[in-house]
Amino acid sequence: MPRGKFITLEGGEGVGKTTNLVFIENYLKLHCIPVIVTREPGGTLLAEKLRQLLLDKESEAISEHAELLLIFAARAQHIQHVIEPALASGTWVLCDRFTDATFAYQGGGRNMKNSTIKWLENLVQGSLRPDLTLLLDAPIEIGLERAKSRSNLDRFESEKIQFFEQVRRAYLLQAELNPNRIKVIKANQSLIDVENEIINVIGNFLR
Ligand code: Z5A
Repeated sequence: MPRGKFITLEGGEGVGKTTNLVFIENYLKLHCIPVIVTREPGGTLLAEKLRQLLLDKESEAISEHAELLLIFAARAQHIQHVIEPALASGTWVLCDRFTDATFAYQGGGRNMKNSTIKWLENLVQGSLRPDLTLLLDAPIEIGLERAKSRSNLDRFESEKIQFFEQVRRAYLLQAELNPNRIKVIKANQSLIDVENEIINVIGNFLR
């Protein structure tokens, strides 16, 4: 049984990750590829509890190091209990955010050192890296407007505009540094145009 592929979806708030995850899942299933869909932070019982703590706007101020370590603690659980077993059994894993989000939010948004994040990445993930990452990119006003219209803002969504600008820049830098793995999709188009771009990228990947 060949190992499954690990595909991640990234981007700022409200750019359409969750919406397009369902689209990609259906597209892969149409091609008879066994796939599970999961998310970060989250994906296991404990990791989902950590997610709640991370997103809770009412909690005490969370220190930057505590935030970073909680994210990697959730990731360690997720990898051990969900991602690795699936990939090893030949199932593809489609994940809503992964470590590129840490470089974007904690690195770009919170100005934490990339070397610290890389150290934790190596510790927690070993050699595990996504095979393909789709970065949905849109001007931040568009994503925030979409996110706002959908639900109450969480702890991250309540940050200032500058934070989101830094997150977007860090994501685009990650894409520049990893052009073979990270494909940028213009998310400020109609959903059908976004889906067509995604089909192009996934189609190339399948070939
Ligand atoms: N975080 C972190 O800091 N560090 C890390 O390492 C990780 C995460 C892994 C939770 O993530 C938070 O965790 C996140 C960063 C932090 N910050 N926040 N907030 P999340 O993935 O749950 O949060 P999110 O980015 O806010 O996800 P979201 O709100 O679910 O947005 P989305 O999935 O990108 O968008 P959507 O729900 O698919 O779409 C939003 C709305 O827009 C919806 O009504 C759609 O119907 C609509 N939509 C989507 N596409 C279109 C197009 N093309 N046109 C028009 N309307 C559209």
